[in-house]
Amino acid sequence: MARRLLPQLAPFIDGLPLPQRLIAEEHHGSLVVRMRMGEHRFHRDLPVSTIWGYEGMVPGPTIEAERGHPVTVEWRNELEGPFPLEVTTAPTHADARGVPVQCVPGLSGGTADRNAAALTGQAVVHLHGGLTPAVYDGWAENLLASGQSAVFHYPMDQRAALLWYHDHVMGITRFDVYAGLAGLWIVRDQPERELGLPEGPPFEVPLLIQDRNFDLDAQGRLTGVLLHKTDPEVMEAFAPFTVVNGKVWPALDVQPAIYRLRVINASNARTYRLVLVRNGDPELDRITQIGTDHGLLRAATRMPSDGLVLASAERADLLVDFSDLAPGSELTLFNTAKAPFDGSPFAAARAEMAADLAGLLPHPEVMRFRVVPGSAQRRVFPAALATDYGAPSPQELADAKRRAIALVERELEGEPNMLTMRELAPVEDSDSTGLLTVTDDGITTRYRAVAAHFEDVTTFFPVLGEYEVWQLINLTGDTHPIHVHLDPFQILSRRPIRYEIAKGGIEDLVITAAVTLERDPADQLDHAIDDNERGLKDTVRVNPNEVVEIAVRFTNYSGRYMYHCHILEHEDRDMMRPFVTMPRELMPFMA
Ligand SMILES: [Cu+2]
Repeated sequence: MARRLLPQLAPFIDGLPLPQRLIAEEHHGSLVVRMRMGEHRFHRDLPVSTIWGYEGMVPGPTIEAERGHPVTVEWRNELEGPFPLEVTTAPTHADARGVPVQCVPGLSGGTADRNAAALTGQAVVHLHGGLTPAVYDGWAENLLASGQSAVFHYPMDQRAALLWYHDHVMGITRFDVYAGLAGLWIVRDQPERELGLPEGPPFEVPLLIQDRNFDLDAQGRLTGVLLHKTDPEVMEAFAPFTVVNGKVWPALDVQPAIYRLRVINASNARTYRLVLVRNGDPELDRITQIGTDHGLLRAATRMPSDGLVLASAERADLLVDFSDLAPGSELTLFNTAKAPFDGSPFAAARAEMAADLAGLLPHPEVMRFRVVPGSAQRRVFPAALATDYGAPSPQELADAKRRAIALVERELEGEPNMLTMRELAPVEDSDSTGLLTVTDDGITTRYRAVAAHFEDVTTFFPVLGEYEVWQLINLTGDTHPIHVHLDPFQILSRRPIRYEIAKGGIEDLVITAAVTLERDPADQLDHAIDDNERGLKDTVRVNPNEVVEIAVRFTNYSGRYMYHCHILEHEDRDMMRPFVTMPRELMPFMA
């Protein structure tokens, strides 16, 4: 669809807000963070919105911690009703003009969900990327009601990285995060400091990117009321307005210098592919990526040629060089990823034309940088960055426990298809029905699904200190960002598959499908590991027609954790499973 919708808000009006910094050292490592209702203006021309946020703010304060210095947070749930979010499923996918309803504000004929309106502020905080003991990890069912609080201890025995904290309540994470419950958490350490990277304002700038929608009044004017809208064909909420640090399409004045942008996709479901454009041309060479989810890469990398892809919860640490630019220069960040994202390429040169209503991307603008006068500051940072980790050795991988997980789409009557997971266990050849087979280089492994729902029996018991290889097999048409709690992992491979699913082959615990590790002739994706993915990750994109293998080694903490798709609408509807990390000494005693 070539049509463009006129944005109902003017872009690049508001300055980019910088979240308040909460430096743990200044509070002797002991913090109190209250979850509160707040008032927030997402755009100059929008009425004030009611939000639920940490300290009543969107985003919450950026907590900054030092490696090796534990941080204690008393999380106080002081949320008050009514629930600040309208939730609706519109009756049709597109409106009378043929425009998909998710591209426009307003309820689009939907009615406000009464169950959502009745929510009273249950909350639980998860520090995403935290090497956190299980009791403080924010198990999705261990809720705090309004008026309750909990003290969580974060050892901070982990490398410098951009983490984030957000709500993780079973079944309603998508609503609590959308209402505003998210904030950044930066871990710093000495090895990173020795590189001389910008730290703090003005040259280190966090960018927390989300998409948001708002309701309309009877006259069709935006009310500022936050709106989570889905439709009968798309179960995820993709909203038309891109919000950075709480403002719709903001602008940042920059000096002619190198800036360090700490970017996170904190959207419920939308994947971004970011392209920096000046005078109509992409200028990706201005950007060097130095870090990913769990901190510094081993070597600085250039942007992928189509732009920087970040799915929900993925992070990027970027150096952007504005030092050669004259005052008055303007650079605009565009998003070229259609939704739901399936990995399809889009040329960076066409970024300004990326609007795509069918792709639920009505407004590709993200934010703008405006160069202001200043003395040019050019600096060279080392190309070699992290030296503290390597790839797992062949021996470690040969000894690794292997696990397989299928990502599947189950058809439901009268509801959108449900995207969920199946944990797989290898079976003997004699077991013949309802199996998933994986054929790799002529060798076929046969699997039976052993768990489908969050509440099904736990089947993953990783042993501390030992590498495991998890194989994620995507049998759906969407890219899923799979997040593993606790320790980071490394991506071992990303390979194309072709597969056949028997008619009605995705049932609860019966899955009948044949997967072959070879390219489907119709498949256009390159299934490569990008250079910027060759670091310590905690969230990995698994594209359609693809198997991704990750090597994960859990280190210090025993207990019950979760892994899940970080598309919050998927996670909330069962695309999440538990695992229990075990000390080796206990294994002989496990039945
Ligand atoms: Cu998913």
